[in-house]
Amino acid sequence: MRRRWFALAALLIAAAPATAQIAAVKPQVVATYPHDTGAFTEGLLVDRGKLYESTGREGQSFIRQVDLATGKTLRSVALPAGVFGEGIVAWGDQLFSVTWHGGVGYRWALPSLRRTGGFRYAGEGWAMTDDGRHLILSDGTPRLRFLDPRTQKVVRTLAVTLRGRPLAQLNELEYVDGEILANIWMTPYIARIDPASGAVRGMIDLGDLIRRVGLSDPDSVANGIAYDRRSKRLFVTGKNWPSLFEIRLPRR
Ligand SMILES: [Ca+2]
Repeated sequence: MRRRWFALAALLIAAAPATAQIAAVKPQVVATYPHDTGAFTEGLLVDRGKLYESTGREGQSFIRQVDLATGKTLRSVALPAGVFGEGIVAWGDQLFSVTWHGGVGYRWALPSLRRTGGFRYAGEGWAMTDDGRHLILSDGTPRLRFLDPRTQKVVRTLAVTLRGRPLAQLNELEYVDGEILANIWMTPYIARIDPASGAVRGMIDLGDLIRRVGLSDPDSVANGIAYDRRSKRLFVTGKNWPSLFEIRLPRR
């Protein structure tokens, strides 16, 4: 894991023309909330003021509505036995979820979380978000898929690059004010991706939060980004983290 960090850090600071430099900014913590340390976080979002979280691992995969202030579960549904849950995205009165292997996604009613159906996709599913027109799906590769929300079919793909090189391990996603944010698995970084070109415009360095959380398990990575589009609040957490942070980014 550490080697991957170093490789990415080297890519960030490698000698290059000033215009090609990728800045890594550290967020300011606005507020700290409790987070369920039993939650192996794979998806996080805010829909109409409600916080939703999805979790992974077989037998521990849930989709939940969570009370932000207390971290308590308000509503919860378990994924079918043997399924490893991954990310979620809200679209209208539906929530879509994906799973790691097997190419099976599910549809759930909002806010009841009653299961209403499923859909299929090729390959792995890691995380989802939406840009107001399409659902966006990551799968650990440098490629993001854009799906038609009505049919869940792929309408285009986006090759994500960091200084011209493919950037893999794109994990949890959040569309924020014209950028796609993506946790880079096994690193402290969130990439800020241009949705048109796929180029990474900058990085958010969560290293200080990771040190604050202080977990030694290498699987307890930063994962989970949620943006409340109404109040413009940005939240991050990680797998089994005891805290969920509201953060603010430095002004650009
Ligand atoms: Ca998200």
